[in-house]
Amino acid sequence: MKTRVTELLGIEYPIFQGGMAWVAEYHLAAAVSEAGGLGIIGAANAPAQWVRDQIRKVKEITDKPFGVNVMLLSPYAEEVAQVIAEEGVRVVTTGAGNPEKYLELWKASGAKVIPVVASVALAKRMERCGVDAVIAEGCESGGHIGELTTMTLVPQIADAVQIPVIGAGGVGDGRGMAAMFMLGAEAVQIGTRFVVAKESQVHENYKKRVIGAKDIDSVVTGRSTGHPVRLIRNKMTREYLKLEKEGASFEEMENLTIGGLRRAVVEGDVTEGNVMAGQIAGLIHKEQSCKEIIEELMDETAALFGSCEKWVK
Ligand code: TUI
Repeated sequence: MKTRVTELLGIEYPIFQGGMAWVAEYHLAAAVSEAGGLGIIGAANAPAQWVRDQIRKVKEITDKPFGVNVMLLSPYAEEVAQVIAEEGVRVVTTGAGNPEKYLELWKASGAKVIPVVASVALAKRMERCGVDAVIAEGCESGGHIGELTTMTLVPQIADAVQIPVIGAGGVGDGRGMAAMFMLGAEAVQIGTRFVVAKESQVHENYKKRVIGAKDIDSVVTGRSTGHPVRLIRNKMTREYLKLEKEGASFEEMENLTIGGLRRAVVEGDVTEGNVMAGQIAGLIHKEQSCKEIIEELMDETAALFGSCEKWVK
């Protein structure tokens, strides 16, 4: 399947693996890239040296293209941006902000730059700044989210910019992927389904919680603080939402979540930790290898495209 995105990046399939904090480390990224998608290391709040090690480990496993995601709220964003340029990373995605100040550095190093945007305004601004594509991520996603749904965001951004659009948020199978293409996307980014991939190093309890989740099992905390985050409902989210309703201080709420993602991903504490996952978790029923996931997505998508004519007969 050829699109402007597969051509731009030299990848076989138009599938990105989301740069998920604590989850998107080198085993997962290398497996996705080896399978023909775009594996992405999630720099999240990690120090630059960790990111450099991860980049080198991916390179030991695969010669195929991979990316690094920079979480712009990270205290280490500046140093991580430098490491990306120094290591010659070919694809950079960004999240949770406006990456303008790093564009010159990354373009000079030869990287393709693909920011996550949650609005038409930022998408247009990024295009003017010379980015290569944008990821339009709707609020079905896990983790830090914007306001609009994928269904409404993707076509509005596809109309507003000339550069390619990658659709993200709520994609879990070939139906979701085909739908993204219908909305104007030329690739998809998938997070939650890769959380439960065989190569994903997250704790067994986390995988079980995602696989066991129903459609309505995710909630959004932090709407009142301006940092909305989608997670699977548990003891922590119930306490957080109660505090939020009571108008508790930012510090009080923060204290509940500090280190919570690490506790869930690494230690398997899915009761009091942060179990970030998208709304599509209810559709995800089993652990598969990255290769199986990508092949299944492509087969399902191709079958749907092939059967399109049944609607116009
Ligand atoms: O970044 C994400 N998802 C994330 S980051 C993360 S780590 C974290 N944990 C707790 C609190 C905050 C972060 C977990 N999940 N997705 C990409 C994304 N970017 N979604 C929405 C946005 C976004 C929002 C506003 C991008 C740009 C933006 O623009 C702001 C501006 O400056 O115009």
